[in-house]
Amino acid sequence: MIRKYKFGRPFETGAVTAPMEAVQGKPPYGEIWCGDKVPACEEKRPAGAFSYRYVLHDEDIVYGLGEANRGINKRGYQYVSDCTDQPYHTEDKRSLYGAHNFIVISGRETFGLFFDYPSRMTFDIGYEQTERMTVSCERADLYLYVIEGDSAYDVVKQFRKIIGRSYIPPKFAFGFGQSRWGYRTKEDFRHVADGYRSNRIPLDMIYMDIDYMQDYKDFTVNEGEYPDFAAFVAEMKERGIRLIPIIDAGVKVEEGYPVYEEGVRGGYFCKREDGSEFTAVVWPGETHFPDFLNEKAARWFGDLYRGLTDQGIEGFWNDMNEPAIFYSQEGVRELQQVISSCQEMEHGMEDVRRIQEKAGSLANAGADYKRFYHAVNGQMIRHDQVHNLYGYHMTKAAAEAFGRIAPNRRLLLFSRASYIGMHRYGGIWTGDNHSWWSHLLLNLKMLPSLNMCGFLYVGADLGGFGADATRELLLRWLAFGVFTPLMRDHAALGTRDQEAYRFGDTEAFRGIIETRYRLLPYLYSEYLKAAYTDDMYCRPLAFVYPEDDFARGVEDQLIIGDEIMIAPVYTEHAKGRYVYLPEEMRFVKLKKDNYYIEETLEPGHHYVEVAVDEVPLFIRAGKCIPLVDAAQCVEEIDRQTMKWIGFEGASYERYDDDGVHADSRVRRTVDSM
Ligand code: MIG
Repeated sequence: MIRKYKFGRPFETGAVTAPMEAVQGKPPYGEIWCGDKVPACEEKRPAGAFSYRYVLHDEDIVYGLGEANRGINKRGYQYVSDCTDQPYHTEDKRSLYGAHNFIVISGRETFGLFFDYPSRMTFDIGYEQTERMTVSCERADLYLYVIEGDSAYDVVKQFRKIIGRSYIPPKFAFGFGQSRWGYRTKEDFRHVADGYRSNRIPLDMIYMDIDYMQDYKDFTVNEGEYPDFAAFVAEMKERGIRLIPIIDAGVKVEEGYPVYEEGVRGGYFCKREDGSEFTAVVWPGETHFPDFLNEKAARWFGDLYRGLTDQGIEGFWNDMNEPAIFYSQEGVRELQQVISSCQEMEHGMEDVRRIQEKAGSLANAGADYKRFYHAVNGQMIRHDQVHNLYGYHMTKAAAEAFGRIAPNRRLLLFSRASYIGMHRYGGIWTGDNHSWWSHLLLNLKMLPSLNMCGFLYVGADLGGFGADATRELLLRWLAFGVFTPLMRDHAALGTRDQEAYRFGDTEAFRGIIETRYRLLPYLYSEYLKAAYTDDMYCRPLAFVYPEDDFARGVEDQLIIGDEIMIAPVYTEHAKGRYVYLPEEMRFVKLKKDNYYIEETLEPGHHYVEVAVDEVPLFIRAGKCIPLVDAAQCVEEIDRQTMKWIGFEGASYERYDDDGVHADSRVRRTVDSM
């Protein structure tokens, strides 16, 4: 049962696709305060802020918030939905790149809340006061959806039904991909391809970061290096490897650059109040921001992807679309004013601090987001009021264009910034994490929350983006990454080389990445099921064993699909780990050369040993999964080699399709052990 409430004049975000009428009256749970503390003010337009309050009970767990920091249970902290280019995901951070305002309260009362509001919103979930949850924002212009259900899982499934089907990428995107900020030349890419192929480590994609472009100009390639880009794309494809270029949100200001000139001519860039194009500095230098919320501008920008698809490109990653801003001229001018007002240094350290503070807040400044506007249906809307929709609409623009450019073909597409609704158009990678053990665990905890909000094709930079990875960290992280739909190793400029063949003996890496391909028929099948039935691809244990009190608190194990549980090793030097089994399971360890060992374990707590070259998984009681022989890329997987592991007599319904066409019919086959 879902009810929709309307407050003030909400912006239509397109997050919810199901047609629904707003109802009158007060939501059944919690209390609402609008403006000058008048509860239940559905009808009149309130002057001020909005807040929703709910008293949490001891046993309540709060799920959701998608790409947010900290645990699967969001209780005990404060989170702010405000898409931010935040490259330090330390525990204290409240905002990351996504804004996913869906939560589920599960305990004495069980219900879900979706706050469809495109600007900054704060979720205090028992942080200021342990027993109080407050969701608040500056303007009382929003839709609130209240979802009642039998369980948290049931609430999630109902929510997923109203936000529309999740994006399904082409099948090759379930292979393994290598990325690094710094690959520039053809030789750089060939070297990576050689590194993988010569060590027989499977690989399907190499990602092109900003250095493939000419001066960081979108939809260009470095002309000196790639005189015949299409031929280079074809050369890689011959080897079973797709090149996946990055596209940044900002467009370089440069006379003679067609994208810039067309954009100005068409009026497609975001403007200041006085009608001039807003300029800020990002990678290309002075940059304009396409107005993705404007239909004509979105269509124009989306169609530009054709320049690359015409040369054989089949996938993209959209970056810097919060949008990230290094600084604006206005910001610099203000900094100069601060500096000159401190010229005499009358206040000593206080002046130094003022200068430091202003200089330190030049990037991604709230003030800059108030300096430009979107033209939506003839209305000028200040960016900060719809800030959280920018990356979503960039990705939507691309996906809709793909429908025109390559009708009925699935292209790979994922984004850094997002809002619920974007899950229909593309996936997400979770941005600039670090080569820290804690980020392996954070990666695991984010996944089910993202699934709750519709994002199924998701993954983190395996091995960590910032800082130097160690061999052991990368191996353990890859062993977990085997189960994430987007499986990509990516690293920042200036960090240690992090490709799987860079750490001496490559056999362990080969074994782990091979496992991804051996499990691919299962993982792909479970992904298709989740997408087509608006379900979760991976769930917290609490969703599968709601009656099991211990399982309700487990935050370092997940259920993948319906058949398996995973419990990755995420601590350094560990020989294995403790794991909780809510039921009898078959413990399986997969190793290189299509080898595996299995053992049945009773329900309860166990210590399991897992070597760094093994991928552990647990098959649930009475279930089985398909396993194929390893291959060098997805296209080479031989389904004739399929066998079954798990429990005697179990059967499995496998989904598959051609992996290429949008309207490809799903084939279902049932096999038993
Ligand atoms: O300011 O394109 O999150 O994956 O390698 C950094 C360079 C810009 C941020 C992305 C990261 C990418 C990097 N980008």
